[in-house]
Amino acid sequence: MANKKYVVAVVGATGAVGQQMLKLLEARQFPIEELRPLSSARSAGKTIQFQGKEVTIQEATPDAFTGVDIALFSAGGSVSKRLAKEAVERGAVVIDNTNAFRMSEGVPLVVPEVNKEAIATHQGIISNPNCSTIQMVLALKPLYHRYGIERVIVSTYQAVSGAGWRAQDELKRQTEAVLQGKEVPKEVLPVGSLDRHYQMAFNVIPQVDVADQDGYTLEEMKMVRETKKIFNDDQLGITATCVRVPVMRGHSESIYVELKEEYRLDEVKTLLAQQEGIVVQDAIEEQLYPMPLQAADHSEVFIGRIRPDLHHPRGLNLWVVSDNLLKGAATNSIQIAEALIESE
Ligand code: NAP
Ligand code: 3JN
Repeated sequence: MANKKYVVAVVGATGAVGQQMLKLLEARQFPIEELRPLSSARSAGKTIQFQGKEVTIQEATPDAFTGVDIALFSAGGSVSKRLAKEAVERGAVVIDNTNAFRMSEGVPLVVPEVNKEAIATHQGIISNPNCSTIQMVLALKPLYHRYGIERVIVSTYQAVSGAGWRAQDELKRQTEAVLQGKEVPKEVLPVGSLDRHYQMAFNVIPQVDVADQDGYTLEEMKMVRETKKIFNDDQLGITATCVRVPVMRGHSESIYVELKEEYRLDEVKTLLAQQEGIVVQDAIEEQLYPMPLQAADHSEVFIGRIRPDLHHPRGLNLWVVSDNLLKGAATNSIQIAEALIESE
């Protein structure tokens, strides 16, 4: 609606993702009448700067959603399960960045460049996919629509910021401790809620999130289930290996795609380059390819190392990098909110 302004709550405003949401709401000039930053009782009462003013963080309780139009949730699945419906009952549309409702019927799972039309089907809650899913489905979208996709084999190289600000802090402290020959603190990674923790600095850990079915982790199964839901295609074959690497920000993915039809490589590159939200950086002779350090702080998905499978005429390899806190989380949520208000 033209000129309308909105009361926007950010649940998890002090977190790694919530902080990016606040920055983006400001930078993208989201039409805000009132910003309501919410957190647990731990941070309630602290202040943040927003649009040049000091705003006090409130505790996220059911009544904190009174009068809220749009609630951006990013404080973990249990908080969303406890409070999202309370927010909806008080008239808000919830855009949820957690796993709580992603696979629920009646909850659209949206990457705006891929399936914006799903937003219109919402019944109060719209889910933001997992970060590893978002950058992959955006890379697959033009290929899926032009050739069809038989199957996908993906391996991820995930930054520690995906596991929250404590994991980022831990990587810094571990790196310093190793370099200074001190005892290495191990409290957060690979999974904060589990008892066993490993050193992340100077290491690679083949576990993101808890164990799930058939020897896969939950992160791997999120990629499988969410991709099928976003493309509305249960037949899409996909297998994932998710790995944590000592990178602060930016997830990388090596994606092998087997298309349903044979393709021309130049056409694939053109399709990817024309896709909104994608930047192609692909010239191995010039050492041009995406890397997380360069992708950090940008909202696009960067694609390079585009090359054929030399033994399969429908096989294709891609290297896909994006800032997990931006397109993987905050940017995608705010794009959903923008699409939502555009459609009013
Ligand atoms: P984080 O840095 O650890 O921050 C957690 C945030 O949640 C803080 O603001 C914290 O507030 C708040 N919080 C914790 N318990 C709460 C409670 N009981 N009530 C209200 N607020 C509470 O974590 P993060 O990296 O920002 O991630 C937060 C969540 O976002 C994750 O758990 C996940 O569900 C989701 N996420 C999604 C993606 C994605 O793939 N799309 C990526 C990363 C994260 P205090 O300051 O009060 O502790
Ligand atoms: O580890 C990553 O790189 C992404 C993490 C996402 C995440 C972390 C904690 C809880 C999620 C998520 O968005 O799937 C959740 C969750 O909501 O279950």
